[in-house]
Amino acid sequence: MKIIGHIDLDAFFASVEEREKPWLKGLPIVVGADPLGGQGRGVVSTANYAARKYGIRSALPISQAWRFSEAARAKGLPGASFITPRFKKYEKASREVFSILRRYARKVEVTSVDEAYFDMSPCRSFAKAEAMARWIKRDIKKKTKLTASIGIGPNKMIAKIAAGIRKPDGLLVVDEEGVADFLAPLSIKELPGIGPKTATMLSRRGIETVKDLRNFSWQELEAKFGKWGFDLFERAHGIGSATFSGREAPKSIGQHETFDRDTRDFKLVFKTIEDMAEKIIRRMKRGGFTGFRTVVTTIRFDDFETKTRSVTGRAPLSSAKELHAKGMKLVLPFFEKKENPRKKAIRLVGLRIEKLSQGDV
Ligand code: TTP
Ligand code: MG
Repeated sequence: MKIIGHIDLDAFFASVEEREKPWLKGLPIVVGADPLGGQGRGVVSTANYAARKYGIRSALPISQAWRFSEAARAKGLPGASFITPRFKKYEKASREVFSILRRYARKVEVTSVDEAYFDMSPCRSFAKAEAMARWIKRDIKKKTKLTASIGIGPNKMIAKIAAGIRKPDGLLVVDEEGVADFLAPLSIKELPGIGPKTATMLSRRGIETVKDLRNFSWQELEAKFGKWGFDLFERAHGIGSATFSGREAPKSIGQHETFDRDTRDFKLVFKTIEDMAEKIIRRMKRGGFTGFRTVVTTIRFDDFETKTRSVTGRAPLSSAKELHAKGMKLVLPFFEKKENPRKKAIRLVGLRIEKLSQGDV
């Protein structure tokens, strides 16, 4: 069974500004072009929910946003604070959020600065997925002071639509049985790929809701709209993709080294693990990871008996020095009587890191 999550941060740019300027908390905030006292020519990037009450939203001309804010002020309401975007800050916040998400889900597909799909199938039930989503939201709020809305569904389309419905700070679960009822009353504009133009065209044919659209067979829709009609049919019936594209993040990074001659030389093993640690950390960084929590070592003796040992810390480590130290602590016992009573020589050593982390949280 597929269970897909979609996360979308609430009023993202504005929420980051609100977090960093506590005196603006709860007041209307507009992030976007300079309004220049109503003469500005750019647009609104986003507005927080207080400013949305004035009708201000993404892509609105900033001059219009200014007028809405002035109108509110005339009524004795607080005027909006206009803020120029600080993209670096938003990107950092975005990385923080997704690195938290990656602790819960191995398959994460980031689709924009504040949106991602993630695979919740390992939860194996929608109830468990819902519980996990609550933890994710809580964790994000605690660590980043941002709120997110999460939608859960049997595919990406349903998850994404569900995430948008209970905004802000929302959580909505739509399981397989719930899909038809969930979609039926929604405007066709909620379906992906249906923009204002298509919506108007469909509306002229009396199709306003998903339920209306479902009155047509796929053959009829194909006859009306060509190939695209079939996509439309699938969407109206809640059929969508639940796969994750692209390379998946590696679970571990490791190396091993077979010695030219079987050895009991502690110094040689020490040096070999030191070199491997440096290489592994370089690969970790190149892969976009910032740390690891688990260290695994392998020792293979001359008779091919192979032993692995691992240790997992609470906080992530990040340096080659730390990795070397942890690795040595794990292999040291194999130079002692208890773990190697017959003093066997070592043929191979391996070192590996797991529980990789991304981002700087
Ligand atoms: P959205 O997720 O569409 O919007 P949002 O996070 O501000 O609000 P919400 O999800 O609660 O409805 O976009 C994410 C960010 O992308 C948004 O904070 C600012 C930026 N953005 C623009 O710069 N211009 C735009 O037209 C849109 C839609 C978004
Ligand atoms: Mg958002």
